[in-house]
Amino acid sequence: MEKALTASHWGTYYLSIEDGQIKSVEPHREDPDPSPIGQSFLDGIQHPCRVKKPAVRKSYLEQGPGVATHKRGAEPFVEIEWDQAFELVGNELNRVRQQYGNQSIFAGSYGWASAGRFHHAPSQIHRFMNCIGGYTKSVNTYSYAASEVILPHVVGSMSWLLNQHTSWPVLEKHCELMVMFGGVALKNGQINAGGVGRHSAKDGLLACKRAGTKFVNFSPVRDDVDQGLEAVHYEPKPNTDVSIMLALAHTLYEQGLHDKAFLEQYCVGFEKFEPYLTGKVDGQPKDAKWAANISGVDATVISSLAVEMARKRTMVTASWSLQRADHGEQTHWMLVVLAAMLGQIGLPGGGFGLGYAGVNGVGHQFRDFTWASLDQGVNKVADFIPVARISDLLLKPGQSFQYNGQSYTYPDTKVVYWAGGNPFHHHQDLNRLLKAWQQPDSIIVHEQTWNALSRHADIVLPATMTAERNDIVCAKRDDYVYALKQAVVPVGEARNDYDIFGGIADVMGKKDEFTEDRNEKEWLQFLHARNRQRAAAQGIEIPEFDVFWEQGEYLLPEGPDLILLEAFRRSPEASPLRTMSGKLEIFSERVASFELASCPGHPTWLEPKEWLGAELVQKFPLHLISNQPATRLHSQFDHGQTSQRAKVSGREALTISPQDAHDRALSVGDVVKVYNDRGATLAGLIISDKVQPGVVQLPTGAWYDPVEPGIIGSLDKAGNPNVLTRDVGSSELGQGPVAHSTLVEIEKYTSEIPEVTIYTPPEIIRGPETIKAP
Ligand SMILES: Nc1nc2c(c(=O)[nH]1)N[C@H]1C(S)=C(S)[C@@H](COP(=O)(O)OP(=O)(O)OC[C@H]3O[C@@H](n4cnc5c(=O)[nH]c(N)nc54)[C@H](O)[C@@H]3O)O[C@H]1N2
Ligand SMILES: Nc1nc2c(c(=O)[nH]1)N[C@H]1C(S)=C(S)[C@@H](COP(=O)(O)OP(=O)(O)OC[C@H]3O[C@@H](n4cnc5c(=O)[nH]c(N)nc54)[C@H](O)[C@@H]3O)O[C@H]1N2
Ligand SMILES: [Mo]
Repeated sequence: MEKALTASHWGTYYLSIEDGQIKSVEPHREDPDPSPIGQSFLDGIQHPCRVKKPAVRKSYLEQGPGVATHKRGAEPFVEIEWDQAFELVGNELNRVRQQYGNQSIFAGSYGWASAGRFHHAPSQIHRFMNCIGGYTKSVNTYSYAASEVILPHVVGSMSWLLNQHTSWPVLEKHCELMVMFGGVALKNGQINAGGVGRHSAKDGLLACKRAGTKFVNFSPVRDDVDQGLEAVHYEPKPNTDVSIMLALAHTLYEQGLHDKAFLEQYCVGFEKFEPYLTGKVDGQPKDAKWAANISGVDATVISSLAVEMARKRTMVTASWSLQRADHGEQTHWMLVVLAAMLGQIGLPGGGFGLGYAGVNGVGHQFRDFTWASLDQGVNKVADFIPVARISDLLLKPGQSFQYNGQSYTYPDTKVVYWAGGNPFHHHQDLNRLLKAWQQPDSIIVHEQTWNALSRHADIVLPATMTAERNDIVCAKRDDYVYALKQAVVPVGEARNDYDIFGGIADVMGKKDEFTEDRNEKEWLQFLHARNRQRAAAQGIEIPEFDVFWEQGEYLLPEGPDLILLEAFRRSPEASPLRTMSGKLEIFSERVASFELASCPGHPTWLEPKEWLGAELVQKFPLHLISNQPATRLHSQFDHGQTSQRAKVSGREALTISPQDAHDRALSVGDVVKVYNDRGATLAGLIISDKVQPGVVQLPTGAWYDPVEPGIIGSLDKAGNPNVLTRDVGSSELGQGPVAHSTLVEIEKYTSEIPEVTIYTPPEIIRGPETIKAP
């Protein structure tokens, strides 16, 4: 049997191949903690749900753009030939750019796509769009949009901070106490954007434990922390972390345990925050009793923890999920302020952490290196949206929106083009998205599978998977580089995104610009040569392309110990922060000058619209945590065996506390309806005390599978939580997604249980001769 290397955002594997079929999957020999998600390659690559041929929604093919857009998701598709597809897409892009201008093409195309530097779909689509005059883009990520916008005002950009996070070996040596908000979930550490050579999070954490680090966790879900860490666990109401952090800060202040010298030398604005903390401005001290009332965590727990934190070398860390919530900007800002008051920022083992093990790279000891990627060119269109404002873009053309202190306008969108992301996975309030989705004239996607995105498109162009192409896999915050050679032939007539865009560019007279006359292999050689140059500039020698391609991999020399903000601590004059003042901003004059009620000038407890303290609990008494799935990456490989085996009663599993199950007379394995005013979905029930009463957990990523496709508000059969989540910005500052601020109710589903049908293709009319294109 032949063996081939393949790599993904969740790790590197060898595929055994016999007669062109994948027979087994083995993790890479150097990976100490491989992810089981890789087993989904066994059935997920050569799966019946793959898109095999270009396909067009029937009435779109018959009558053209803008026709019967309310039938998106409900109509059969007609297969066409590639040449016909290139003409169709090229003509439509030409029509729209000539009649309306390039800003009418939305190609933000947010999404994780697949690992691989060259075949990275978002790079491909953006390069292509820039060759034809530009597109409306999106800014920031679903991962941490709120923090991406607030933290540059406070301490520095999210990527700059993540690239210097204090690494596991340093924590092992120096950290005495790790206080976690939202845990350090190893299920998330399986992933690293762009690839993972060695999964180090588990070993890193366990080494800290062996060295004597004590772990304290605040989280609504107990298995956010590995059992081996024996963490002391507290269960705050979701979205109340800011109140707890404020109360920790208050205790430090009242007891004189805050580091005055640090606040003086390295920070600005404590004097403006202090009257809020003590209650001088509003009559309410933000003390432990106050926080206990909000969060449900005992006041004495909070006040004694504050004292312990001041006495020990303490790392306080908060997962990214905390800021994927109403007023999400406040969480990481307050975390930084709390760490500033402790005065250990920049010291080994102390300070703050943003999402340890949220991906493997956070905590991993790596060498800072910027890998070569495909040039995207220059976008001539200035219009953009904050990434999670996609429904607003389509529903509110010409209307204005606020973002980071400025006002902008949504352009009028005629074409939506996606390659490498899945809005029917990632966006909130899918019923609202469905309405928005009816607005544009054309929706064009490159997809690998017949998931909810491709089913709701007009033109679907089948894209290859990683194992079906040649590529170089390497990632930021990782040390390994792999040469991936095509392992299997593409399913059906699937093509690489590069070849698809090349075909369309040809029709539009832009082929030379897009391809620069390089084929796949020549691009890999080109990118590798750049990497060699960059490495040489750092004194690192990496092999010539042919040697690399033959060897299959190389490793960067080990990176140095990392200590977050060490240079700033050593000398705030020589290494100032890139904030307005050059220091840590506890109060930001800039943010205050925006005069936003949803984001004042210092971190503030602002009540979310939906949480367990809201009036809405009368109607919807459960807080829904739709966190990242353990068994897949978002919606990717939901059809694969690792994900499918974890389903309960044929759909995504929802976890509820024994008490809430009892109150609703629910049993393990029941199919339950999860609902609120925005939508409803069916899930299979797990009962466990890992979630506290009042909280339910339904991970993201089950493919949206409505009972009546195309109908807004239709019951989803498969357990996609985004039919329930709310679609508003975290604040007028960041406009981030707020998935984690959602209330629901649950009941046993007593009607006839519908079969999940999303993992088999939709109705496809084969042969172009059945339908004549106009
Ligand atoms: N309720 C809720 N929703 C959430 C979150 C949450 O916590 N709760 N988390 C949010 C977060 S943090 C994120 S990052 C987003 C993730 O959202 P996405 O990144 O959009 O999710 P994926 O499922 O990874 O989507 C990738 C898509 O690209 C396709 N694809 C993969 N490789 C290729 C390729 O080479 N070419 C082409 N053409 N297509 C390819 C896959 O088939 C898949 O449909 O979800 C967000 N949504
Ligand atoms: N296996 C797997 N790993 C992944 C991903 C995946 O899809 N699959 N996605 C990757 C991506 S794109 C990202 S952005 C990172 C995301 O990293 P995160 O956003 O940190 O991940 P989540 O799993 O959504 O949330 C982590 C935990 O936070 C807790 N939590 C939620 N709300 C609150 C709250 O209000 N307060 C407190 N204290 N805790 C809360 C939940 O219990 C949850 O399990 O994960 C990455 N890792
Ligand atoms: Mo993310």
